[in-house]
Amino acid sequence: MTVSNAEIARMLEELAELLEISGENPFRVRAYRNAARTVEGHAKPMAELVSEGADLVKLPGIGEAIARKIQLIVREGALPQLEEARQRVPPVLEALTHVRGLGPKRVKALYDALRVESVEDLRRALREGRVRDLPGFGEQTARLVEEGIKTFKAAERRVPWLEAEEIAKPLVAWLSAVEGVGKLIIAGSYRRRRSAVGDLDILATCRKGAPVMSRLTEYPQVTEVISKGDTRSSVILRYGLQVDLRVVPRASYGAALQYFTGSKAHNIALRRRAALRGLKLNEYGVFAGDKQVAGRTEKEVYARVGLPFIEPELREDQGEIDAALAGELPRPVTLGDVRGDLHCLTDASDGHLSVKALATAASKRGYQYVAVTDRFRRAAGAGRPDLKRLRRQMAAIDRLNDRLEKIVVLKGCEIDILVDGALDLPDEVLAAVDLTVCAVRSHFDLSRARQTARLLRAMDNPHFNILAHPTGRFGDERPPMDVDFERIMQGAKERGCFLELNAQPSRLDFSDIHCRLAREIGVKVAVSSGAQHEAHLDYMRLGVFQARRGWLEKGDVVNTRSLAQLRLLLRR
Ligand code: DGT
Ligand code: CA
Ligand code: CA
Repeated sequence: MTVSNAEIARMLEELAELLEISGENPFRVRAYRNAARTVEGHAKPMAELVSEGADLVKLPGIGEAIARKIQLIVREGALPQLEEARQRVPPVLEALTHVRGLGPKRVKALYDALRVESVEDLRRALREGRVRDLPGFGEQTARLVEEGIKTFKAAERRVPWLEAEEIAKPLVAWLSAVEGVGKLIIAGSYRRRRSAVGDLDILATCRKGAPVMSRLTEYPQVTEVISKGDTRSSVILRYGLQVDLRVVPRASYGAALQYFTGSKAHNIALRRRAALRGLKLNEYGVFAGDKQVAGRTEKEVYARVGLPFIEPELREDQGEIDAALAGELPRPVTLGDVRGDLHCLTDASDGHLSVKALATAASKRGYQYVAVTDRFRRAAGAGRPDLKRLRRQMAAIDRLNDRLEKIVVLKGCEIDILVDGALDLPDEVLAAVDLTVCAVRSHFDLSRARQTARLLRAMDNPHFNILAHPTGRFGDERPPMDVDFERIMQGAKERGCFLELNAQPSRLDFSDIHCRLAREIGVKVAVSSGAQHEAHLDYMRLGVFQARRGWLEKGDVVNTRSLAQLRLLLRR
């Protein structure tokens, strides 16, 4: 996928902002801003200019240094200097520049003079009247900022699911200490297992709400109480994450859980279903006239509107209600179905585990097999990847397998797909391994047609097994490539190849939508952790969440197969 001018402009603008906050020379800051404006307003995509080898310096406001940066962004989709600046400047400062009345200059002044590093610091400084006395502020600006901060949303950023879990677990434990608390559960997008959540919606049952609410506002990590009542409260935690807590009566628990799990679109569709049957559905229950006819459990709520239970991950109004009516709901794959991990690195490359330690760790997770898929880099920039080390590793794995009882280590390797679609290892090596995990690692910016042809050609190699992180997206740093996934999936199916759902939080690039498409086309998916440490093996859970959101069943996921079946499939 090519980077648009708007994206390049945004990156340059952000860089200018961060440089300004960190006190960089104002002329340089202005230079980036001007360049951003030029890029944004230019009729022709920078990506095109760069690929034509045009001289960017001819554009107004663009000098040598910035021209090089634009080329870098176009080629790599990222700008190292921006990454660096992001690391250096506390994220909250960047966020504060968007508060009404503040800009980078004022945020810098607040930071330098008053050590303002958080929203709380700023509030305190405002309260104590220290802001208006700063040079360049004054009474009026201080008042503007005070207003601005009221509507400033701390949680603009969505929080990755795993981080949300780390934040939520101790909070749930804290709340559960209240006497009389029955059920306690996190609903919302967290329960639907979205890869990132906007806030946490916690639901509790308790005869009296007040003690639960007080317990919440007393939680040491709470930095702000937005609202507090007997049945509902909202707070903001230190990490900027908002928590909404509701206490509901036991008789409404199922209806409330259903309602607050959402999604909103699913709820609306469900309410329509209820209306068709002359019923009213809300967070208190299902009602026929004034009489509550269901609401204690979620299952009961669904049953009353004529539907089987729908797994939370499916509740996105993406056809699940029709599927439920037709008796065609998928039974989403579970973590327990997974029999092995097909993408793991050891200390022979970027990982930190020995092969043996990896085998032990995988065995502990109940797996029957685990694939070692190190990527052997080219020695000092020249020649083929280091084949000697790969061969040595293969021999070591053979010896280890002779001794292992509970688990089999599969001999694999990660291989670069070169720009012309060739695989970066000789065929006789590819033939010697149990499986190959092939990935694009350069030339992410080919046209859709060329990128698609490149991947199809790579899969033509009979030793090609798994297309790793197929979109190429990496966090916010690298956007997905422009590829015709329908053709890739069709091609993979015809050739007996698989697509990987890489479960690393910074990847998870193979989305629920990709999963749906894969299922429709009938190509199998490998859910893999890409583990480099033992703990990374547990990313498998995140991969399974995403697979479930994409309606994948056990049969759609290749690493739910027994070792014998897997071996057959890998032979294409
Ligand atoms: P998030 O927080 O942005 O990751 O996404 P959600 O889905 O957790 O959304 P949130 O926290 O705003 O609300 C939690 C649930 O409450 C949502 O999934 C469905 C329900 N809900 C919220 N507002 C409405 C509404 O206006 N109508 C209906 N039917 N349900 C709503
Ligand atoms: Ca939420
Ligand atoms: Ca919420």
